[in-house]
Amino acid sequence: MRTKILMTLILSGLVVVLWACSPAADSQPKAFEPVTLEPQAVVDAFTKGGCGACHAIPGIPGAVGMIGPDLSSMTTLAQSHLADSAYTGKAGDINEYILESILDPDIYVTQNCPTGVCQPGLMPATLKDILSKDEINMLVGYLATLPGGEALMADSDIVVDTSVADIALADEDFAWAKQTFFDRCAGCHGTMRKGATGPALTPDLTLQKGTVALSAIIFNGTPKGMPDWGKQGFFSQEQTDIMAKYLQHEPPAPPEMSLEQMKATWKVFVAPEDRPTAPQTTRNWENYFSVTLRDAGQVAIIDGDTYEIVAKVDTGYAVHISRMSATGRYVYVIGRDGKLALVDLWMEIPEKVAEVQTCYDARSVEVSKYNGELGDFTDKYAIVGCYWPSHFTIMDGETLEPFKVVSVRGYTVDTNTYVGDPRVAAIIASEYKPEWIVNVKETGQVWLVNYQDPMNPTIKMIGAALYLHDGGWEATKQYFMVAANQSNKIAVVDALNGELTALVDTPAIPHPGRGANWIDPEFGPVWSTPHLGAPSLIAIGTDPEGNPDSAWKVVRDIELPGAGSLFLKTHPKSKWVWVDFVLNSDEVLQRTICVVAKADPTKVHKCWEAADYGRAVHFEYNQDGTEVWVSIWGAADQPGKTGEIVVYNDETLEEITRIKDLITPTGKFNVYNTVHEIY
Ligand code: DHE
Repeated sequence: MRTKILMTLILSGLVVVLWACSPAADSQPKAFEPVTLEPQAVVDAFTKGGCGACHAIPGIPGAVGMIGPDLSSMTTLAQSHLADSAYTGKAGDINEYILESILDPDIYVTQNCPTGVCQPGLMPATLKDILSKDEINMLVGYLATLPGGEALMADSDIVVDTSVADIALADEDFAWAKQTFFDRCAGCHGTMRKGATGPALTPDLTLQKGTVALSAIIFNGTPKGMPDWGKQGFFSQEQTDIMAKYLQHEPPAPPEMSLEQMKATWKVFVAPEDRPTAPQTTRNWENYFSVTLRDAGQVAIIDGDTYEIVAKVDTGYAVHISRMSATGRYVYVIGRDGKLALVDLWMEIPEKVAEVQTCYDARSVEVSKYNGELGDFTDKYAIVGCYWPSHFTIMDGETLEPFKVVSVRGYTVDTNTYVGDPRVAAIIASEYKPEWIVNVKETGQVWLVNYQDPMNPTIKMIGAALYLHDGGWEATKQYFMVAANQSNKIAVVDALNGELTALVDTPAIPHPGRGANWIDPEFGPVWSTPHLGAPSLIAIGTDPEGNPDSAWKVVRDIELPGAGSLFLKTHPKSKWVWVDFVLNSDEVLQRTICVVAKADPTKVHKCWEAADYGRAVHFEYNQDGTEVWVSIWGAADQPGKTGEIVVYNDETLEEITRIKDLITPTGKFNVYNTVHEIY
């Protein structure tokens, strides 16, 4: 039985102003009116407004949001804002201030968001369109009792009623949202929305947040890396609302893909026997860069000696990464649509020589690299890891003919719970054994897949931690360092002995790309990662023989100017570690890059804006380690600002040149450095 606790507000200095007479304005409060705070009605109003998705509000179930300011001490907060000389609103007291911040949130933008200064536009100004006058007064009245007022809720039997949500969608809107979610959102939140790099978005969670709060987050992004889809112009406000409603429905399951279906997509444009037997070009092809032109669905092959674009090759939708064959002559390019393209760099003008689609959603590709007493597997096989369907496919390395599909569905490493839609994240080829290290994200398992007999591969499953994502070798290439990103851990996998060596705790959401290997003046060899969720660049000791006290421990935690970092890079010859802030919500930081000096790894040495638009993303060195290339990820539909690559002198940090007018360049993969895993 619900205990009803009634509390009438008696607030000193309260001015009750008459509501405006026009019917349209009738429903909108012009001033605060005291209401009886009945716990269920308070919770209903907050639930309908979706306030708890962004704010921590004591007493309101599920209100633990970390996007907007913590409202636990609302009255103190309001008093300090009213006293701030930067405050330009009209409120005269706490109630008026709270009401004003709901009706017109951008009048005063507080400094106090959990991850720094709050961004203008983050708090939607639409609550007044969704909530009734009484409901808004309920919000104001309750917030004006904090801290302390949460006692009102203590003994109440409150029911969170999400059935009030109006989430009905027309068929075409549902279809649009379904496809758009798959294309743009599933990568972070999971095909079945169970979360990974981004949080879970299943209806039990999203219905509590509500359409308004979800829309605000989708439109404005978050400081922890959620892109600002509305602000970037990808979604209109209407589309944002459709997506917010879609997220409150059960996720529909996408189709499977058989080997037969894969074979139907397989094309060989130039047969292996018709390809060159030696490089046809006089260029230094080992210093080529394969550059992802994300929204063009292409890679640009750029000559690292001359900065000329040698070829642009059509690959797949939203191209993701390139990996090189063990000899370096072939580039394997994977698109998010699961299309794999094979480009031959020995041709005078590099061309696509084969393609195949092995999934609807993919992120990783790798090749066989082992050459030793068990055989020479260089350039023999390739493997594509899929986000959906949950499998990987092994294919011929020279023709891409797929021949073996292996499901990765299975049980989680922690509770042995079945996962029907786990995704294959990073894959890396061992040089010690004919093995691929395949990381299964949602089960937290690292699979050592032996490809000696690829039709009947033996697989060793190593339990690591949930949400395995990206990673790379430490300097000796014995240990694979992989981020279990939402578990805030780096798993260290010993590829030689086939075991998990360590799980290292890190700050929030490590995102190494492949990481960076360098020698710390105090702790010896280390491997580094930055983080999406914390302004931190850490170094983990990687030398159990020479520096056992530091091995597999975080020996440095270097403060960065912000979170939202995706990549870092260094080179054995370099004195710097370079780091980006691609997914920070601050527009200036998004295009800022920093360097940390290896000689003084206690702080950032220098930061600067790499461009006056777009986002600075991903670094790559040229073959001899003297230059660093940084992508400026612009907008495909903004001529002059579609994107470019900035080339820096690594010694002096001075700019050498800009390779202009590229369509949304992101990852860059130098042939020599990718083959030799130099990072
Ligand atoms: Fe990536 C690597 C997944 C978004 C650029 N990205 C990887 C890897 C995975 C992954 C699993 C490791 C592959 C490997 O080593 O085998 N990426 C994902 C996502 O799930 C995510 C978060 C969301 C999505 O929808 O795809 C995502 N990635 C991005 C981007 O938005 C980036 C910046 C630009 C883009 O392409 O859209 C991007 N990811 C990259 C790059 C690498 C990468 C450049 C390779 C880094 C390297 O140096 O090896």
